Amino acid sequence: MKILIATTNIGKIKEFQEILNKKKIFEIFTLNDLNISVDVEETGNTFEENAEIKATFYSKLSKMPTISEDSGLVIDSLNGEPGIYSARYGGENLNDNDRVELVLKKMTKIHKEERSARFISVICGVGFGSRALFSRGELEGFISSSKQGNKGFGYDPIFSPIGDNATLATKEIDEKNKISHRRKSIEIFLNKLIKDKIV
Ligand code: ITT
Repeated sequence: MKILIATTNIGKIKEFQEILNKKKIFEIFTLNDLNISVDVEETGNTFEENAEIKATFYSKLSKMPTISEDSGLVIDSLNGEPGIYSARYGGENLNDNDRVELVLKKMTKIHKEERSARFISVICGVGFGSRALFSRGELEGFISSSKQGNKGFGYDPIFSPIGDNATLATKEIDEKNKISHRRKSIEIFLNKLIKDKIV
């Protein structure tokens, strides 16, 4: 089955490909492969709403079964920030490293026991059946006191899974993909497709 993975985030694309290519279920197309460069505004108030906005928009453009993902980092001591605003936290002109520094700065006075956080991934698939399909995966962890590692993307240099003192940015992609929020939501999504006999 040919599908579109509709994300503009290169880190996400690599992780989706690493996980899905092993399954040999789909022939994966990216927005780049289809020469689609238009962006869609994420006007939703939840991960689910934003994932559906993206999947609906890009499935109309591509006329292909389309998977989108809305994800983010939820930090308890910052009242759930950056949450659905993870990609644009602190303003549109910041890069990944600036956002990491911003989080560390906001959390300088917060003790180890109060640095709990989780990554959330919500996938929406449009064009696989008559209705949109959703799945959600979460990874519990904590925010480290300083940056560590240079692999991965986004907030990986300051996020360590529970029981692990190393951040996600110290892990190879296949190690991260064994435990990540994205891996969990992909597995749940695939199980729904299998249960509904779509693949
Ligand atoms: P698309 O909407 O095109 O998919 P995006 O980067 O704008 O790309 P989101 O709106 O879903 O995607 O924002 C997700 C942000 O959450 C992402 O930019 C990172 O800052 C952060 N994030 C999500 N998953 C992450 C992960 O596995 N590691 C580190 N940061 C992550």
